[in-house]
Amino acid sequence: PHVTYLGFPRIGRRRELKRALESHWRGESSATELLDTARDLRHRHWALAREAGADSVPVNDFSLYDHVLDTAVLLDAIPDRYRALDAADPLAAYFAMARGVQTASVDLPALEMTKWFDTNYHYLVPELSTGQRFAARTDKLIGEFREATAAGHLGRPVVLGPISFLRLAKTTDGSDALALLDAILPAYVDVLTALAAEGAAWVQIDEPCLALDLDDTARDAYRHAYATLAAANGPRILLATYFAALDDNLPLAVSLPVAGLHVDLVRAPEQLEAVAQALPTDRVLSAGVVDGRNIWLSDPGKVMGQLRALSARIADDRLWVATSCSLLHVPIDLTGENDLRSSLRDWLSFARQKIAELRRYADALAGDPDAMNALARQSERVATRAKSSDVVRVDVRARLRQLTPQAAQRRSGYSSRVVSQRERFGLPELPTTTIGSFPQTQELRKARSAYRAGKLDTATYEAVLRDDITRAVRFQESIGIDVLVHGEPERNDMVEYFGEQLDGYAFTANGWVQSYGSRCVKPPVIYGDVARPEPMTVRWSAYAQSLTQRPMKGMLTGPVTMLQWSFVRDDLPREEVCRQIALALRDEVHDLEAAGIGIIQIDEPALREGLPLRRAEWANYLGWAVHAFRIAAGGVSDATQIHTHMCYSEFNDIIESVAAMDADVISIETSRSRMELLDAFTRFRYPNGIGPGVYDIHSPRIPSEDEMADLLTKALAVLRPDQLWVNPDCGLKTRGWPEVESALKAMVSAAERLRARVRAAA
Ligand code: THG
Ligand code: ZN
Repeated sequence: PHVTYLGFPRIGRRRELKRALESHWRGESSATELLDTARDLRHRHWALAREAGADSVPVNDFSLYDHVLDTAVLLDAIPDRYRALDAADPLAAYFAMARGVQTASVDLPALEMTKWFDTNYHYLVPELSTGQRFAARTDKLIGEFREATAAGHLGRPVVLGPISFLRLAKTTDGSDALALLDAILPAYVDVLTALAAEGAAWVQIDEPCLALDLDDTARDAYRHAYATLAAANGPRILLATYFAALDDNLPLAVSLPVAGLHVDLVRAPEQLEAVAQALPTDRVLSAGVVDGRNIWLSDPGKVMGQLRALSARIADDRLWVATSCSLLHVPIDLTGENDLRSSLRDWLSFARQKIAELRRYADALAGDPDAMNALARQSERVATRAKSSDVVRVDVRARLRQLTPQAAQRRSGYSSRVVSQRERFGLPELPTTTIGSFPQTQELRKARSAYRAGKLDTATYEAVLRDDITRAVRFQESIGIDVLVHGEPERNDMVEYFGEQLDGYAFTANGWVQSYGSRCVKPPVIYGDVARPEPMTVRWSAYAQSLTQRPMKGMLTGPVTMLQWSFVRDDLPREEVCRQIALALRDEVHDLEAAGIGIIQIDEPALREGLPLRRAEWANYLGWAVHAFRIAAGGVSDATQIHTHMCYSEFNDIIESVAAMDADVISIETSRSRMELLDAFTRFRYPNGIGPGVYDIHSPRIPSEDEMADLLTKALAVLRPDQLWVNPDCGLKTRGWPEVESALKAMVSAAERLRARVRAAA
């Protein structure tokens, strides 16, 4: 069988692309220098994939910022506000769409950014409207195809397909994006024609939306689109689906007139038989058997079983062995991860190792004895993981088994808790607070990296942290914030900070994964049962509380977010891992409470993104996710106030589950789509305390007091005055102190103004 993969990480093993981009954006390097680095990375990655054993390589999977933005440019779907810049300087216009530009003479806001399916990758949302024109702009696509061909690779150009592109886009006039299908198809036909003229044998058209819930209109759109594309006489089409099972869309998928179909057999192994049976005999099946979303070495027993079942029905020249999806979501290379315990290293596989795995599978299927021996050794490595004693902790398992339903239950309902809490804290109406983090100054970052490198001793580092906390406390007191935070100067990433202190978590040295543009995260690896050896935040929270009479919030990252933003073990159901984390956090909550911290915030920014792609699976997910949160929060007394925080505004669908978390107070990102969230409250009476963010921290703009007072007035139209809190819509660590000072002062004044109005009305 043919060995291939659907896409490769772009950022580079040493984050070379990040460095090149940021240097170019700072004006320190030219476009040519940036493009040279980009080309070197492409060549390096193709060569690496070929050496690892790939027969063909995807092309145009590379992007300077984001592949959805690239598709918009490929189709010339550029919003009007960037047109003039695009005519003068296409690269500058590309980055303007990605990041916005703000100078004395131009003010171009960026495109909106949102999560790519259920991953931690963010894409840029194309903006379309009725009457939108499209045209093929193939220079990047063809340029990269020529590069690959000239370097001696069998290149397979990749483009995001028309239905998925339209579904991921938004319209600025509220029209239905799918109505643009007939307008967009001629541009796709031109793309295919151009590729055929270049001699491309195959094109990979990604249609992840083909694995989502589709109505009849969307199904008709698929039939119409692919009939048109098939008639274009372009390269053979590999229709790629991933992240979910085709399920009820399988008959549709196999009916489309394409040459090949890619299916995700890691996320959805259960579809193997059905796909093999339904696939017409003239089609290629690209079997996604090695996980593109996680970092575990695959189990040869499982994968060979799948491949043997497929090869019993499908001729070898029509069977491709591939990764489940693009490798964008995993780090590049395990080589160099020398600090990992050797046993753990033996269980892992990054992008490069995954392609080598595919090669072994294909060769073993063809009867190659060396490959079969290598797989036998791989099986042994996988088996040691299942038997390892630090993967299974008897105490953790026992505690989970003994968990009672009461553990997820506060002692009393919200209406009595709120009485105890009012008595204890004596807060005014419309209390003010912030989400947790304050700006991380250059001085602080320097101190942390020096401390981590062993160049700064603990005492000096901690003195820097104490100073920072003291300054944050004095500032909040001086402007009259009601519930304070310590500002989190001791934390790098909100997941990494906790993972580093928990058993069962491990960290890589260079395991970077692109989050958006030049920004990366280094997801921790959850390899074993999770337990908390000792308190994680109590010391800093107690110190901060000791500086003030006002309540100081304790700040924790919630179990669902700790799960969602990590590489999670695949030998235990995710919900069980989540419950283990929840128990560790429950102990932390307990210790904070015992240390006199009366208000504890358990953040769950990733709750929404964990939602399964198919609606039928939502209830199950929301059930265990909410339950895990309730385990973490459930052990405290009525007078202890539990807060939570969520980002990414799209809560209308899940507002009942958000309420079921039963936090005493939730702060929620709304300032970008305020109207939408408040709509949900006319339909559903949210019972507990809630702070819809009044200040968009993602923008350097400082909101005025009037603006925030106006937003609060709107909120009061659908919320009770006794449930409304006043806060920004997210943490402030990416902002600078001067803007934060002005914005928070204005926020407190806005709250005071509304408070006076509420009192007058009472
Ligand atoms: N942590 C994790 N995942 C996240 C976020 C987070 N996913 C969603 C959202 N927040 C993504 N936002 C960001 C914002 C900034 C950065 C990464 C993701 C960032 N990263 C640094 C960089 O690329 O330079 C590296 C961070 C580091 O040095 O540790 O700035 O907050 N897990
Ligand atoms: Zn947030």
